[in-house]
Amino acid sequence: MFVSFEGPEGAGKSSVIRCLAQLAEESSLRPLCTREPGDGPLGARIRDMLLHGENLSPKCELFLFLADRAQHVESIVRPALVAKQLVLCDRYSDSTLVYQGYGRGLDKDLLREWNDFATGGLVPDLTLLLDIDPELGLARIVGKDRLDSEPLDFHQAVRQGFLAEAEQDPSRWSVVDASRDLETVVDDCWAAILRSLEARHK
Ligand code: Z5A
Repeated sequence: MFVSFEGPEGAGKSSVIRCLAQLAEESSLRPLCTREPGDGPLGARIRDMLLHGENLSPKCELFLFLADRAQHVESIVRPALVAKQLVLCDRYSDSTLVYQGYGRGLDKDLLREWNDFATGGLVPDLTLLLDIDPELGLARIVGKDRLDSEPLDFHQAVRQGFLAEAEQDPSRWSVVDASRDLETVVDDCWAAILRSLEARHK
């Protein structure tokens, strides 16, 4: 099963994924934790350009995210799914739709098409939106990168974009209040994963 994690900055995705991986190991679900941008050797180079490059235009930024995704799906995500692993992916296509679409103002229909092209149509079975007020999320982050340093308005637009996307497709998305303590957030995410696994095996 393919689970993606989305949300504004500092929502706690990486922390939650680490805890879920442990729970999944204990349940013999063979988790694979991965992330965008930046898994794999090529991804690491793209990530460096994205987070620390200077004067990237919105279009250049977009194509770097898509290039990373195309390679990531082909070399990491699909092989793990074929091997029946539980893939826990920190950000995926919805981040492009929301950051580059709702945040940067690029055409959302085009972004959907290009995401589809980059992934060969691979859509997560479950997307967990760790929702948090960006002011609270940003306060959790130490050492801000190029995207973290965008103005608060940008991060508010991103949050609203995620909520709007989640509302449009409740069969794939599950929204979790990430402002609570880590243990509670992990419990909710784990329950959503188990529900989704159960539904798939019915
Ligand atoms: N981006 C894009 O624009 N388009 C795309 O297509 C894609 C991405 C794929 C990637 O940055 C940036 O690229 C990101 C979106 C954009 N931009 N921004 N801005 P990244 O990979 O470096 O970072 P991130 O994905 O944004 O993650 P993050 O916000 O840095 O963190 P997180 O994974 O959500 O949270 P964390 O590292 O687990 O926790 C952050 C801190 O909070 C840490 O000290 C934790 O101990 C603490 N924490 C975690 N949970 C809690 C709770 N529940 N309570 C209190 N404290 C907590």
